[in-house]
Amino acid sequence: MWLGFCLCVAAAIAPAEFAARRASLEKQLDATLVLFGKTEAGEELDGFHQEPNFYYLTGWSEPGAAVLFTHTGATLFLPAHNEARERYTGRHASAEDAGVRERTGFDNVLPLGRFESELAKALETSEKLYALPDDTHTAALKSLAPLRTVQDAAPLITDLRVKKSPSEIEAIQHSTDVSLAAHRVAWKTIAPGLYEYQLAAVMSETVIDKGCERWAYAPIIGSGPNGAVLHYAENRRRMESGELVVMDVAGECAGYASDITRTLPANGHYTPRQREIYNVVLGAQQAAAAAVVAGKSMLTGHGPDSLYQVAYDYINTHGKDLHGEPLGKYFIHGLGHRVGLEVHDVGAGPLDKGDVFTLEPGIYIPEEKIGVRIEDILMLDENGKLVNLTADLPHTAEDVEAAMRP
Ligand SMILES: [Mn+2]
Repeated sequence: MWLGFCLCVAAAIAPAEFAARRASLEKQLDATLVLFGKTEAGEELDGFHQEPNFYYLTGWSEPGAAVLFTHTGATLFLPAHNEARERYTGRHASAEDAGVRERTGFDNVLPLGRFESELAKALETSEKLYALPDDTHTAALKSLAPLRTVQDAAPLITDLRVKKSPSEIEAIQHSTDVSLAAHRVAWKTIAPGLYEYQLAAVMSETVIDKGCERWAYAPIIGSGPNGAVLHYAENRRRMESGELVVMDVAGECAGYASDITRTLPANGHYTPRQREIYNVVLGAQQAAAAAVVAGKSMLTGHGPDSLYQVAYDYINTHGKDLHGEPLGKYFIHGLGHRVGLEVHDVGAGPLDKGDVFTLEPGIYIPEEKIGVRIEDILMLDENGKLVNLTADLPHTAEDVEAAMRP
């Protein structure tokens, strides 16, 4: 089931799986639900990226579409052809195209011009209307259904999105394998005197060369003092010998994100103090991983079920700062989050079977110009067993040093 080192292009999610997701939603839906895909505004400059909830349920990645769920099933609405626009952004499908049902995987495909009348028809027999709270379309929906309260569709879709299917896990594993390969290249490249962006450049080459569409998030390569800045993404600084480099970098392939961080010594050798802090962070990550209980553990909050608490307690009872104070106050962010179509994916409840998530403790001591973060992606399999999707990238300080050697 695991792709392992195979960096072949990720298999896209099959149309039947998108149809099954819609069926799952319909089963629990006693109402009308509408979703709007992204429009093509900005597409020419930034590339088009579909709204994730819309993509999750439709698999449709062309602009300007809408989907309507009623008690009789789902209908996809596509904009009409616009020859002038298509000269710029290419040919898009429209409802009158031959073979559009096969191409979209929807039995019902209608022109977008029919959306209003179909919605009105659905609302004749449906009390509730669900949609995503989205500024652009909420106003339009209110005028189409003035007597209805539009309820938030997000929780219904989140319930489905949080549990990853085998093919989604395969997709995340693929993005992860490509990102691991990018890290390995950077580890061999890193050297005092290089600029942070030069590491981003070599990593980018691997990610794009393996067929991935884009970064899962802006790459963070923070050397020295920048390592203590959590979302540092300028990547403009020259790395010096004796400094640490926090590398929080991953790609997105076939729509699914990865998210990986390691912290390396620029010259290939941790100082004793850097190693000490590194080992505290690694110990905290291992303690949190060992404490995971399916159906129970929380990534956030405090208390006996909180993995954050486990990591915090570990950090706060191991090592000291320059003033003899415990290190807990230097762990200044959350322990982790779900990963999926979005790098910070939906889902906030206890971790359960099928969940894919990060564990990423960190210690940031600006006074010592030390920032260490270690981030892995894990999943809970069908038996509630923890599987590390990032197991192949070295974790211990010694293994990192060994992997950096030419
Ligand atoms: Mn993360």
